[in-house]
Amino acid sequence: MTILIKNGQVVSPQGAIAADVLVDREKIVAVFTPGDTSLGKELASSADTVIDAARKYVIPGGVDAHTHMELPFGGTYASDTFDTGTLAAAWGGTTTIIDFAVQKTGERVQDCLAAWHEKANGNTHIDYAFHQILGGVDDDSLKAMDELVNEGITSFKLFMAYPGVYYSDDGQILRAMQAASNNGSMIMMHAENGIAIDVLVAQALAEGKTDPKYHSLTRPWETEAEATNRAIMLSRITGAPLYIVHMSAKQAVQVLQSAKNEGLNVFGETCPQYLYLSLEEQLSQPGFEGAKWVCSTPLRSKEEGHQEELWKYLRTNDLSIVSTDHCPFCFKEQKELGLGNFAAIPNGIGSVEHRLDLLYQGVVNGHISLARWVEICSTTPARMFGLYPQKGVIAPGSDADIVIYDPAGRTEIGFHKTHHMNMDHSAWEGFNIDGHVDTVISRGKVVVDNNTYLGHKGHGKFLKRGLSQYLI
Ligand code: DUC
Ligand code: ZN
Ligand code: ZN
Repeated sequence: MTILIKNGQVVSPQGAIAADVLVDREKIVAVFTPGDTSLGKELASSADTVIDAARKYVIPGGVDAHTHMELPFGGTYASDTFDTGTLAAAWGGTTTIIDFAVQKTGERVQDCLAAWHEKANGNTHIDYAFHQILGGVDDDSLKAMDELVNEGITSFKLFMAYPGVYYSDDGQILRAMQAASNNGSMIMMHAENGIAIDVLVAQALAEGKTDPKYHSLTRPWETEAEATNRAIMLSRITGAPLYIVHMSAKQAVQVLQSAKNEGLNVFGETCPQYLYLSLEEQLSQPGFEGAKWVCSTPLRSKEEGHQEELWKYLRTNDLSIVSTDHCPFCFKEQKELGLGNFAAIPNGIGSVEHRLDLLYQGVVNGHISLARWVEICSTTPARMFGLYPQKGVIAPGSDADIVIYDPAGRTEIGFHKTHHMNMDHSAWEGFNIDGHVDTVISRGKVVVDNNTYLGHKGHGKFLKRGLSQYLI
């Protein structure tokens, strides 16, 4: 099976060039300029399928480095399975996810990873890899880290929040970082001061402040900036590379920026919700409506200007990646667990389907360039987590994960519109994008074309990752 994609603009972090792309079975085999007519004509006449991408962008499939399919949280589970979540991802032009296998205190890391393989194996529509959450750092889990690195799990997430559930104290973090420093893996950090937050939450509830907006008001930016600083200091002591997930407070990114400027191996990620949604406009909606937007780190105040600063930090590469932290919960029966108590609302927003579109709107609005869009949505996540050049680039030898994106198209996001995630609402209802995912190819198979789904469950394969390609 060969596919020739003709007449498009192939986009990479270096910019856009007019080029044709030839796919043979699962791989890209040639990228050539249209001026190369003899080769082009010969290939066009022999290709099984020819796709005309005139006036469209041809980009590497999206790599979402932060998803939580079926995450156990707050007495329930994230509502997308590997089947429904990866189907939605494919619709939106994401062809690789990196999900988080979960270990809780007292559980054996290897058993937890095996359980995650069991959930995903044979059930995904696109390729997938895993990070490992360590919810209990002890001698056994530290040893397991070395074992997992050899199995292609080369990054470990720790939590400075959620005491009693996922939380690690500073001593545990230090020990895990020492192990990472020795085996070359990456520490990913949920940087919020959970001990302080829990006091603020208890005080708010005691004062009768139970609405969803108090989720953000009890997690002030200082709790994120302080934890970010502490994580960086621990990484400095140990020499472990550090990747801070879901950054939302501009002050926290400022702390990260200083550390980067000193040459430390520290990186930051933000998510679409922090670029577009806010405490005032979403989380403070009347009644219990704001529960739809309860996630951690929380949505921040628009008035404080976090959104503009995050876009700026994306341009300057102080923030390297936009992932979704896709963690969907239905409103009925799941978000509703927190009726009358914001602290019991399961934390998370579903966005895996919309990341490419939402970030493309950033190109249209002048926040980022076309090249940067591809870099933060695909190329950098692939390099950061040891998947490059198999993923994240359109080049001979790479997997044929390709999206044909129409800048003249239009995408209306909403529960009854482009939504395929397993949720009973959309956190993005009414967002309209000046662009459209026309065609999605996953390892040489056309899975989405012209608003029709052509993929199937079981097509996706597990990706054994190498070490981060950003480390020196
Ligand atoms: N944040 C969320 O919003 N959901 C799951 C876990 C997390 O850290
Ligand atoms: Zn987190
Ligand atoms: Zn997360």
